[in-house]
Amino acid sequence: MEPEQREQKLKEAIKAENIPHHVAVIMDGNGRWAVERGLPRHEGHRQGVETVRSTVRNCSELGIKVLTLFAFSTENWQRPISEVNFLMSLPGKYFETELPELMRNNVQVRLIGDGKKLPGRVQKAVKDGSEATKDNTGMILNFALNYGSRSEILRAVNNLLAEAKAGSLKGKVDEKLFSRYLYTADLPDPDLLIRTSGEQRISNFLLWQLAYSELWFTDAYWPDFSKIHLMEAVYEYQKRKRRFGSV
Ligand code: V0D
Repeated sequence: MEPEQREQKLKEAIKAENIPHHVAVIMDGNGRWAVERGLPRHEGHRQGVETVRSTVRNCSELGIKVLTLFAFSTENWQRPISEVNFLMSLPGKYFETELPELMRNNVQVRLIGDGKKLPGRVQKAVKDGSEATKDNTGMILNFALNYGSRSEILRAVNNLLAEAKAGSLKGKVDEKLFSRYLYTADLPDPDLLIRTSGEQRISNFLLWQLAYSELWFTDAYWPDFSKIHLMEAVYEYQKRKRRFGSV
């Protein structure tokens, strides 16, 4: 089937009433995409930013309210210095070119992760970008940057311990209270996790928050992830929800 026809069919099949509220994405396969084309790995990352642009637009158009993208994990520091340096140039470049469209589309940018460990200029780019978009009321675009889920959970535990010691925490910790100590405090849990590039693992991403999420995997590398892939994921999500609801 032609891509245009496939897109049209999916558009007709997707129900507007049951769009996932929060979609999280592990954007994997940029390096492999480049190497398979005989290109340096950073070309894959550059192309990956293009896919971020189109995916933000497509998610916003579909009516998704929160999009969380795993951009850089706490483990990614172990990559070659030259690659880490290139990756660290991307947030600044992203806002340079995307801020006007983010404003037009009413998108609010936020960060989750340990921002303090990022280079100063990256912290500034991200802070300026979040501040510029903070009053936007459309989709929340959440970038996970220097993020690791186990350390997020331990940070929550240690903050709770500190409050207990100080005497401001009374009684037992339940799920609702614990959630408020995570980076995602005021966001609902993801309804759908997408991972590209054929790997079927969670890789220390949102371990607590993904407890009840639908998981969808595709062999497509992130630079090749298209509107059709996104719609296939949403369509599959709706099919699973219908099955679940009918028993
Ligand atoms: C490379 C594929 C956007 C994954 C997407 C620093 C690897 C492109 C951002 C970005 C990356 C992050 C924060 C922000 C605005 C934009 C980004 C990194 C990598 C790691 F506030 N794309 N992108 N950040 N890639």
